Parts: sequence; structure tokens; C-alpha cells
Amino acid sequence: SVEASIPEPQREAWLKHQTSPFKDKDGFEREVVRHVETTLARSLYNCDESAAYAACALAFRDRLILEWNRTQQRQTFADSKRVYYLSLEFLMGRALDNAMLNVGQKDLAKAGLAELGFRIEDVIQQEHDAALGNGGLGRLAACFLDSLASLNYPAWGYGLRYRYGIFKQEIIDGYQVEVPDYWLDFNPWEFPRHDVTVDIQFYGHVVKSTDESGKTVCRWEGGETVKAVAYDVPIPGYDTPTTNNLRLWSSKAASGEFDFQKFNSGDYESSVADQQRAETISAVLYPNDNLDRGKELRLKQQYFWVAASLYDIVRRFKKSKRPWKEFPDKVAIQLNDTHPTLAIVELQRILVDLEGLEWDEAWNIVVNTFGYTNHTVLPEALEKWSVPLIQHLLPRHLQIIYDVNLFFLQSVERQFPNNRDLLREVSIIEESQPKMVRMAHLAIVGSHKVNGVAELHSDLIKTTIFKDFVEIFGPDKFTNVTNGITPRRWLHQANPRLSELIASKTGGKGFLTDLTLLSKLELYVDDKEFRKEWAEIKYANKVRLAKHIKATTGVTVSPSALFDVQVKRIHEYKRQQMNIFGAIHRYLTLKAMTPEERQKQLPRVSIFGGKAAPGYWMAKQIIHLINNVGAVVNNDKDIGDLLKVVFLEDYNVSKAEMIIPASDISEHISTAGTEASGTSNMKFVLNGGLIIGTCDGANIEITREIGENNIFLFGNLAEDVEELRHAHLYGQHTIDADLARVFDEIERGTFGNPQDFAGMVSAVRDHGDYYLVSDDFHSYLETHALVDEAYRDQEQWLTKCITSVARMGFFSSDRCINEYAEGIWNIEPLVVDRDKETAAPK
Ligand code: F58
Repeated sequence: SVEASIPEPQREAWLKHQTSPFKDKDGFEREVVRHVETTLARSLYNCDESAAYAACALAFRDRLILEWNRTQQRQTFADSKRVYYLSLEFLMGRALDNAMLNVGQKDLAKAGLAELGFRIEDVIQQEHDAALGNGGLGRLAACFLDSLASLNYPAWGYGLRYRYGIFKQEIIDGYQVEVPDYWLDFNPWEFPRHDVTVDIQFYGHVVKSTDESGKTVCRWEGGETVKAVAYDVPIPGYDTPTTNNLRLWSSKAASGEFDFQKFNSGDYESSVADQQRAETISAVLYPNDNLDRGKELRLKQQYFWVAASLYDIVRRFKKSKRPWKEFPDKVAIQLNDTHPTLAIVELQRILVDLEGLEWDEAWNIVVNTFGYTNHTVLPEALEKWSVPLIQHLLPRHLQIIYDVNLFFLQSVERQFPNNRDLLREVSIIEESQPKMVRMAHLAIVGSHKVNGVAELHSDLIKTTIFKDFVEIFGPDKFTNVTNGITPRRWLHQANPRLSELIASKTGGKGFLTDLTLLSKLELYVDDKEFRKEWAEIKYANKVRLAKHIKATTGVTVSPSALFDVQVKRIHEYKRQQMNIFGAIHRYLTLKAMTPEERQKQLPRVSIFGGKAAPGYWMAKQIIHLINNVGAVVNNDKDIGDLLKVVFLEDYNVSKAEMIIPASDISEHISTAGTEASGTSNMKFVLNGGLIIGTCDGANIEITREIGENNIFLFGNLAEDVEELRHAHLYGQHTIDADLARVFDEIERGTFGNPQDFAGMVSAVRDHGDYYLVSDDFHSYLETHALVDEAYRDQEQWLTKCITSVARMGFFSSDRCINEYAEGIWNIEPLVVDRDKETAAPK
């Protein structure tokens, strides 16, 4: 048992004084007060909300640590296979609310805080979001951590501890302004492990020699070293003691501090500069969403993180004294997109150069260890690194990449002789000027499974960008795992009243761990009381959002209007421009009506939110236009409540938790074939909102589950896109009359200086309309008219919402993680026997 690891003579004393977590309200209050007085060194007489948050977080943190230690011991003792999820992004959001709910102590904390004079909602709001990610990919990683722990899988996340997460967005005069997000002032959720460090090497050169047996050995020498320091974050599972670990690496100068020798000899500046250069590596998250910019510092980040993580994983494995060939029986590593692909090369280097394995034996281990998830088909997002850059920064890795490529191409040549085109297409090295390393090709060659994130997307990668690899490796290597979301955060936490109502009809909270139980709701679609309560909850959520809109934008919106929401990163492929063109069209249509006609129209609030990458000029134009349209429409007396257009500043995870439950209809309107999956679509439907969307990503599977009567689909299909694009460029490209009318109005200056929006207009009208806005606009407007019509029939609408929620069981990230566990990682849950506190496989 675990206890046996304590030496006999001391065991009794240790066990006697083991810390036990608080059990009741009194115990919780005692912990809060103790933390205020001692940990925070504050007087009880001036404890404000932020101190109350800190103390409450510390009280829960103590609980998590205890379970976290036990979980790690249990997993080590059971010697179970672990999965390591390598992601450059973890978009965690707030931790306190989640921790309270997952350990099942929120009610107790609420009562305790009330006795101490605080409202729990206000205390929760004090927490700064942990925003170490850009968008969907980063949030998916966070949902996966929640599911892995909740399902008792032995799993660790590995990432970077950025000092600055994604920037804070301010809107000033209608423009996006970026403000640094320094989030580490007070972060009780991380534990620095100053004793867990790894030296990471950069630059230098490779020395070749021959050993006694005549074998060539390579050693990477020289260059500079940077220290990686581990920071651990506990990840509590829901309704289980399992508390997994997220390990984030922070960079420091190898000497720890600045170089004293240089310092003492008077070279102050360079001694401090070295230190700062080292710390720069983990300083800031790159704020691009679906764009690869190939910056040296980014490659440094990637290698720093990958090398530290692998060193850690290998160190753990070596403790078990098992032979190397068993490595894949104990370790699965999942690559969240190509950003950690160097891990493949690094593991090969460790095995061959440092551990002395033969190339083929090592490569076999590598391939059986890794799995690769692709999240995009957009060409501009596919990572490539220049050969000279890798040569400079990681000389030995470049050699290994060349060897991997050589052996791969040789096998392709044997399989498909005399096919030079094929070799050129699949080569890991692109023969451009300069040569480039194609990271996706390396990831495919070095993994045993490659998956896309929704059915359409997985089919697309098999038939387009990775087509040749399917020929070479066979179809079994390529698979689909449709994304999912954690119902704990995205229903229970974000929408507590709806969660409670659902629990009351489905036999308790079981649906939170088996989301298919939602299907029981279909029995109550006609239940009057139930429907009434459902509608009240939606209304209350809209009231809450209306208050936020008023407080942050000054615009008054009516909670009885239809709330139409598009919140996500701003990108041309996601087509926020089409949405705002649609809003302008609505405005013009309303303006053209007589007051009597207007009376009959349905009031709408068009709600936008999302960040533009700081260097993405067109995305910033889109934000600017949305704000300018709002300024005109919201102040037009003819229009009143019939149309409001608002842009919500600084969209992030905690804002999503408030916005999503308040939506009537949300927009997922990407050009068909461009959005790999989308995950907010799932969150909106799960919260009783309907969606308008294209046949893209997970929208297709959502339709299959909830039924096509419950979704508003429109637009061209993925299979038509290529032809349409070709027609724009080489045939005639006619702009729909309604869209032309919108462009006229922009060009007349109704929404500010037309020059400011000339790029947006001409991209559609004069430059090929790559994202097919003109092709889909008509059907988009028609479908919005259907939305209006449907919303007028509130009873029917409600039926659609309830039915949809009942059919959303498939989209839990628990289902998704179980698919990875079985189909890719080959890992089993480690269930906990509380009484014995020993581990037994299920
Ligand atoms: C997103 N990708 C997809 N990438 O766009 C979305 O359809 C999908 O649902 C989601 O992944 C989860 O699978 C995405 O968010 C990034 O933000 C990368 C950040 C680093 C640079 C390249 C893009």
C-alpha cells in the first residue's frame, strides 16, 4: 500500500498528524479566517472581497493538494500507463468556482462566506482568468484535463507558464487596443517546484566520433543553456478524488540569477541581459489564432517546453528500471497540433545519442508513443520552420530530421517506385528557398495515429492535405475524434439554475458524468411547469447579460428581444464580416419601413465579441465596423429597440460563462470546410440556445444529433468551395443586390470614413471573395428571416431548445476522452478505493 513507503519507525507519527480537509461549514470558515490572518497577514477588520477570494481559494487549494499528492502516489504505485497531453495552450479560465463544484463543496462555501459577510458570486468574480491560450485549441486542452481527471485517467498536461497570457482587449473609439495581461500577481493555483528543473541547451554544434564497436556516435556540444523550472497546477476531477497535474515550465537563466562574475567585473548590463534573454522564452503567449509566423522565439519556446517535458517523462520512466521497449506500454504522448512535434525528434535523440539504442529500435518506440491531433486545414496555419533556423538553434535535431526523412522517403520509394512527384509532395523537407521543415509531415511520420477533430474535418484531411500519407500508411492510421466540451464548466458552472432543473427531471446530477442521460428530458417537453421554469431561466440569464451590456457599453438592450450572438476569435474565415453586413442590411430594411410596418418587426440584439490578432489588419477592420455600426444604429430614434448592435470587450472564458447561457441564437457561419470543428456551437446548444450555421465542422454532427428541424443551416457546401473560388477569379463574379446595397451604404459614409472599410469591401467585391461571403449572403439573410419567424412562436421555439439539449449527450468531452483512451492511448482509468486508499484497476 501507499503507506508502506513511510519507514516503519516514523510511520505512526506521520499518519497520526496527516492533514485532513475541512468537512463542514465551520471547518471551512475556520480555514478562511486562518488564511486571512496568517497567510495573508491581514486584519479581520478590513477584509475586502479580494482578500476573501484569496483566503477562500487558499482553503480550497489546501484540499486539492491533499488529493493531488494522493493521486500521484496512487498512480505511481499502480504503475499504470499515463498519457501526457502536450499543448502550448491551456485556456483554463477561473479555477475557484470549478474547484468548489468539482469537490462538491460550493453550497457549503456559499453559506460559510455569507456568514463572514460575502456573496459568493462577488468573491468568484475577483479571480483573474488564467488565459494561456488563444481560442478553441487552448480551451479544448482545458476541457480535456477536466475530463481526464473526472474519468480517473492517469494523465498529465505539459505546457508553458507564460508570464503574459493572451492580451486584454480594450475598445477605444471603436478600435481594438491590446493591453498586457499580467496574471501572476497572486496565483494560488500554482506550486513552484524549484527542485524540479531541467537544463535546456540551444545552439552549439555536433561532434561525431566512433565508439569501441565502430559505431558512429553524435554528441551535441557547446551553445547556451537555459533552465526550465516546473510549476504545478492541480486539476481536480468532478466527484472523484482523482486530482491530476498540469506542469507548466518557466524559463530562467541557467545560473539561476544573473552572472556574478560579469557583474563584479563591472559588466552589469550584459549580466542582466543574459538573465532577461533566458526569461524571455516563457514571457509571452503568441496571440495568433490560425496563423503561423515562424518567429525564432516561438521555435525556442517550442523546444524549451518539449525538451523539459520529455526529460521529465523519461526520468519518471527510468525510475521503473524497465527495458526501453516497454516505454510505449507506460507512456502515451499526445501532440496538440504540430507545436510540440519536436518531441518526436527529441525522444529519438535521447534514445539514440544518450541511451545508445539502435536507430530502428528507437524509432519504433517513438512512433508507438506519439499521437498527433490536427486542428486546421488552413494553409497559413500549417507550421513550417526554415532549415537554416533549425540548423542554427538545434543542429543535432536537424540531422535527425534529415535522417528520419531519408528513411521515410526510401520506404516510399520501395512502395511506389519511380514516383518523384510523390516523394516531393510527402517529403518532410520542402525544397523551397530557403528549405523548410513541414511539421505536419514530421508529426504524421513520427506518430502511430493521426486524428482530426470532427467528421467532416477528418475526412477532409484524408482527402486533401494528407491524401498521399493515407496511400502510404493505409487508412487505419488516420482517424476521427469529434471534439467535446466539459458539461461541468459549460452547464453546471455557467448555468447553475438550468443544471438544477435538469437534475430534477433526470434523476439527479448523474447527467454531469453521463451526458447521454439528458435524453430523459424529452419526456418533459410538453410539461407546462417545466417549460415555464426553463423559459424563466433563459430570461434571467438574458437579464444578467443585459446588465453587463449596460455597464460595459452604456447601451440599453431589452431582455425580451432576440439575442443573436457571435463570440469567437475574429477571423475572415469565421465571417464576422458577413454577420455585420447582415446587421446593416437589417438596419436599412427597417429604415425603409413605415412606422406601422416597423411595429410588426421582431426586436433583435446583435452581440459580438472576440479578439483580433494584433497584426491582423482585416480582423481589426471588422471590429471597427461593428462598433461604428453600433454607434449609428443604437442611437437611431426610428429604430429604437428593434435593432441594437453591441461589441463586448475582452471576450474570455469567464465572460463566455455569462454570455453563452443568455443566447437565443448564436452564429457559427464559417466558409464550409474551414472550421475544423468549433466547440462553442456545442456550448450554446447545451445551454438552450439554437444556432444558425453552415455545413461545417461539428455543426454537421450537431444537426445529426438534434435533428435538422432544430438548427438553421444555410450556405454552400464544402464540396462546392473550390469551384466557386475558381469562378470568382476566372468567371464572372456577381454581387448579390442586397450585399451591393450594404456596400453602397458603407461607401456613402453612413458608418464613418469609408476608407476605413475599403479593404473589407474590396476583399469581397474586387479580390476574389476567398471566403465566399457573396455566395452565401442571400441564403444567410433568408435563413435569418426564418429565425425571426420561428422566434415569434415562442412555444415552438422552446420545444426546439429543450429537444436539442436532450439530444446533446454525444458532445461531452468525456465521450471524446474515452475515444482517445481506447483508440489512441490504450490507457485505463485508475479507480479509487476510498476505504483502503489503495489503487485497483477497474
Ligand atoms: C481550433 N484551432 C479550430 N488554433 O479552429 C477549431 O475549429 C477547433 O474546434 C479547435 O481548434 C479545437 O479543435 C485553434 O484554435 C489555434 O488557435 C492555433 C494557436 C497557435 C497558432 C496556430 C493556431
